[in-house]
Amino acid sequence: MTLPIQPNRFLSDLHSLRQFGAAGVGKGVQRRAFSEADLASRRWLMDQIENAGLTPHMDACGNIFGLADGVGPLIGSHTDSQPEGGWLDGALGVIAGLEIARAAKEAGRPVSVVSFQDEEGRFGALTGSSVWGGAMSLAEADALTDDSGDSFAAARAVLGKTGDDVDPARFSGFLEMHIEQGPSLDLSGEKIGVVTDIVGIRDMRITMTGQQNHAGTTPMALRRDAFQALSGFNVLLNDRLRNVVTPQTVWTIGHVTLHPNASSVVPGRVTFSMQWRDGDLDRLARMEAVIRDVLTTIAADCDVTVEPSEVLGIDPVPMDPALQKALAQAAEAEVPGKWRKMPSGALHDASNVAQVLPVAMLFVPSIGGVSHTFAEDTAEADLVTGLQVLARAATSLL
Ligand code: HGY
Ligand code: MN
Ligand code: MN
Repeated sequence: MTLPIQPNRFLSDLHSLRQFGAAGVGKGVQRRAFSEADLASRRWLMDQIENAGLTPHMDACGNIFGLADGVGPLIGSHTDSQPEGGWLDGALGVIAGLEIARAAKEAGRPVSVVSFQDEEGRFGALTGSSVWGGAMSLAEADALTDDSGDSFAAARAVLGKTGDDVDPARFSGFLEMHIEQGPSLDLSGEKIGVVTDIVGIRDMRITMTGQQNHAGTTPMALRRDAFQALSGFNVLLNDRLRNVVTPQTVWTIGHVTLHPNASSVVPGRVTFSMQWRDGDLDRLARMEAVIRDVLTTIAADCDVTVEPSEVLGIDPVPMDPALQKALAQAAEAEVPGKWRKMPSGALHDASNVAQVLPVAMLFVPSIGGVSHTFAEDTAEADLVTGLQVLARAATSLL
């Protein structure tokens, strides 16, 4: 049996979704969780789900499901974006899920679709699927705040009345198609990546407090400069991590708030994000120990106080072997010899869904290997190839 998927309808829906929060040059989007653009896109998606003959359902987090009658595969991802994102990160997996669920409905078969909320972590780490997968309670999620201090609870209040949690028992497994967001497939010319496992992630916010002072009259030796403390932390951390990490390990200080952020003032306070990722649970723990040790050293050397937040995290997750096999067989059928098995350095909702369902993922190439930027893009022919592989795999699971 092959499902009557319509690639042109799929591409048209992708371009329609791109209009919500369209920004920058090319196909960039700004669709932060619970932003106006995000809420408008969720209303649009609920309409598409209804028009497809599926039952639209939004839960308390703002996760949106298109529910089929009967137990079958769940296919999806997320539609929220980074502050500057691309048109495909997450959106590809949701619209591919919509197209396959719609075609399955036309063929009288049960496939459901989902768009998880706040995968891009405005409030934390993959918030919507963390709650749905049980890694976090709704109350814990509600207490999370974004970089400006707004809480998840306050943000989701705009949703008004929402539905109950959807029972994972409605689904036989979860498939997520995603852009690779890295260079491997683009460089090799292969068309599909069948994901073997997803790395783990740790996130914390750290505040260092020294003494705000006059930039002209405060001698260097007497300063308690928060920026110098962060700068010293970064240099010492890079040095100390060398004995712990591998070439695949990554760590990032991506968000920095300097106070009062004025050119004639010695900064008295800095708050920054500290994120690290690796496929090995033990190495993630050893990296945390190094981070805490370097913080203690810097506090003494720079005479600042340091306040690390609680650590948010998602552990490394292997993909389900049977679902991986279905994707690999579908890839070999559609693009023989032009696919590979590979790990994911990016986090995905599949990491959380794996706590309640068997999951697997497939990648399509990212042009130039870039993502989390307006410039993110993939050739439309490659998007359609991914859809065809995903549909073939989903059909084999029906
Ligand atoms: O950061 C990530 O890996 C995901 O794109 N949120
Ligand atoms: Mn994503
Ligand atoms: Mn992303």
